Amino acid sequence: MGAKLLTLFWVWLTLGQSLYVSRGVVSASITTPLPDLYEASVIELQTGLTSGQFTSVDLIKAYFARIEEVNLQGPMLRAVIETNPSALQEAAALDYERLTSGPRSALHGIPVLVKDNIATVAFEGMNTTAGSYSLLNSVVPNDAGVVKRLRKAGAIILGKANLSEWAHFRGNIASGWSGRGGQCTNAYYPNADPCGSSAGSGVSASIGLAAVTLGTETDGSITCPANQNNVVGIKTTVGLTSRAGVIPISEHQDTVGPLARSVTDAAIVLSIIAGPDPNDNFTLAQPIPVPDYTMALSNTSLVGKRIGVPRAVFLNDSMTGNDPYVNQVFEQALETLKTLGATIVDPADLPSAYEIYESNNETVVLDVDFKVQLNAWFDSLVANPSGVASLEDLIMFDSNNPTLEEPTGYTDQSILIESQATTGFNASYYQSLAFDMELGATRGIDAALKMYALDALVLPAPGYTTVPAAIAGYPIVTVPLGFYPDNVTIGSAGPETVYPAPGVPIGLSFLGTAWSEYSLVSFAYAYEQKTQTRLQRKAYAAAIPTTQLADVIGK
Ligand SMILES: *[C@@H]1O[C@H](CO)[C@@H](O)[C@H](O)[C@H]1NC(C)=O
Ligand SMILES: *[C@@H]1O[C@H](CO)[C@@H](O)[C@H](O)[C@H]1NC(C)=O
Ligand SMILES: *[C@@H]1O[C@H](CO)[C@@H](O)[C@H](O)[C@H]1NC(C)=O
Ligand SMILES: *[C@@H]1O[C@H](CO)[C@@H](O)[C@H](O)[C@H]1NC(C)=O
Ligand SMILES: *[C@@H]1O[C@H](CO)[C@@H](O)[C@H](O)[C@H]1NC(C)=O
Ligand SMILES: *[C@@H]1O[C@H](CO)[C@@H](O)[C@H](O)[C@H]1NC(C)=O
Ligand SMILES: *[C@@H]1O[C@H](CO)[C@@H](O)[C@H](O)[C@H]1NC(C)=O
Ligand SMILES: CC(=O)N[C@H]1CO[C@H](CO)[C@@H](O)[C@@H]1O
Repeated sequence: MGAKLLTLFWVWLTLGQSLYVSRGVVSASITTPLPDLYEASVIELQTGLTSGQFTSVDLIKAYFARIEEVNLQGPMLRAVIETNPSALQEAAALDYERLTSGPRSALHGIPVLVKDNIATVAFEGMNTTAGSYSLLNSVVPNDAGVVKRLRKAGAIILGKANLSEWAHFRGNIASGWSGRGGQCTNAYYPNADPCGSSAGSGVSASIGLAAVTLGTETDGSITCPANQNNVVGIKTTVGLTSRAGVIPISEHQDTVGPLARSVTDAAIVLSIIAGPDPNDNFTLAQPIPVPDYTMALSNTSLVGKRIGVPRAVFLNDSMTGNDPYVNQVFEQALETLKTLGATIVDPADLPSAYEIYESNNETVVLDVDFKVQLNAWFDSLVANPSGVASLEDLIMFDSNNPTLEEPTGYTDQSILIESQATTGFNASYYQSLAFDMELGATRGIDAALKMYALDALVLPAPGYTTVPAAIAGYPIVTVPLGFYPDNVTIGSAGPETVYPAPGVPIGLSFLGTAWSEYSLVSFAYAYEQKTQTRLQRKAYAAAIPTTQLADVIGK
């Protein structure tokens, strides 16, 4: 989609023009073929909806059929845990509203899949369980703050995405596995690790099981699945997007953000879900107004910018555990950034790099926060038929229901047990919290940005990259970087999953200070547009759903 149409589209939306005018704007596209749902962008879908080429009802039917094809049949990707039984009805209402009063936003009538730790009201027909049977049929008091914003913008919640159970805060368990959802796998190589914890969101975005998806990240859970599934992920500054109604790990690190097939789609979603929410007071600290992140989409954004490479620890394979191929493709990305006009400052080490690597402060904080906040989550429920009302109950529930929650290879509960052993907020906790900010921000990301006068940092997404941003609460934008070569040595990632593996994607991460999403999005866009990496390799044949809009229109 060209810049001109993008601009036109936004001018039209901003002015809130009538249907008559909107038809005029897109009339040229009526002869365009139906978008291929494997790759379709939000703008292409919105254009087709506006021109009457297809409806949101058609879109829901097509995405449901695509999910059916690959989720529990064929390659059995187990990316989706539930579909929304009210989605068709909601789509029909939004189609009618479009006709009578026009679209509410760029996401009007667009199907969005959300991770299963993000609450949706029970009467709509879906569970909110973080993948755990302990929350099956539980009744949440309300939609999550981000879901309220999506609905207000006219988006349709298509379903819930599988995830690493409890957002991977349970024990030493393979990424992408949950009791309810089973083992989610990557669409780029049979049984490859999807990475997590937003595994189902990443996999679903990668092959067009939804238009766009939401994930959450505490440390790596958006950027790693973005990285490993050839999609774009935005891990936001803590406090940019509301965590109200999100099954928690820690208020100091949890974030909600988009996983999408392009920086443009991710920017559209972020512009809608960001913003203050009285139910999450961390969001009251963000700068107002929320930027329109689509205004950051420029091909010249890297011209004259200084981008730092924090090599110590983060590019040392023996510390990150990365396959050497990761650094090889990363070095090529640095050359690309130079051709885009950036000055690469290399190295630009974090003064705290080795201390971050040694530090256990993050675990101290998360263990204490999780117990307090998860217990508060159970307290907040209107009902929970399993009877589980606390972390202590949860550990017993898992042990008492081994076929559901502790099948062979997925038995570990060590993190739950470690968290249960904590005794609340004491001096050690506050000291670790302060060290996290110091190591991640003051003597970490902010120190490097300041010492070398940088606009951002850049690193390969896999490895240790997520940690400084996680403990500082700072943002990361991840874009496709490359794919493991066909002769890569296949490794094991869990009882049912492999990694690395031939053709499995690798991502590039841009990191910055608090609230720097706008510039990180702009840098990621210029890189994405120059390289077009996502389009260089597709999922394996059986993992590509065949249903398209043409199969459902008028049926
Ligand atoms: C950026 O460049 C690509 C072609 O490489 C083009 O398709 C796109 O429209 C450009 N974006 C903007 C915002 O000008
Ligand atoms: C939750 O899942 C169960 C089992 O799949 C289903 O019966 C129920 O309708 C779902 N929805 C809610 C809101 O509990
Ligand atoms: C949010 O509110 C709690 C009390 O309800 C307070 O302890 C905390 O400091 C507040 N946090 C922020 C970031 O304002
Ligand atoms: C990489 O890490 C290893 C293990 O900590 C260390 O021995 C080696 O010196 C490091 N390499 C560099 C270039 O810093
Ligand atoms: C926290 O970080 C500080 C500074 O690096 C370090 O001295 C301390 O040992 C760390 N604490 C834990 C629990 O790892
Ligand atoms: C704080 O509590 C933890 C357990 O949660 C304990 O290991 C630690 O020793 C306590 N620290 C202090 C200073 O009491
Ligand atoms: C894979 O092939 C490339 C050339 O295509 C070669 O440079 C590389 O060493 C090979 N790697 C392995 C692990 O065999
Ligand atoms: C637990 C689970 O995975 N359930 C759902 C998975 O997705 C399919 C759609 O393919 C649903 O029908 C299942 O109920």
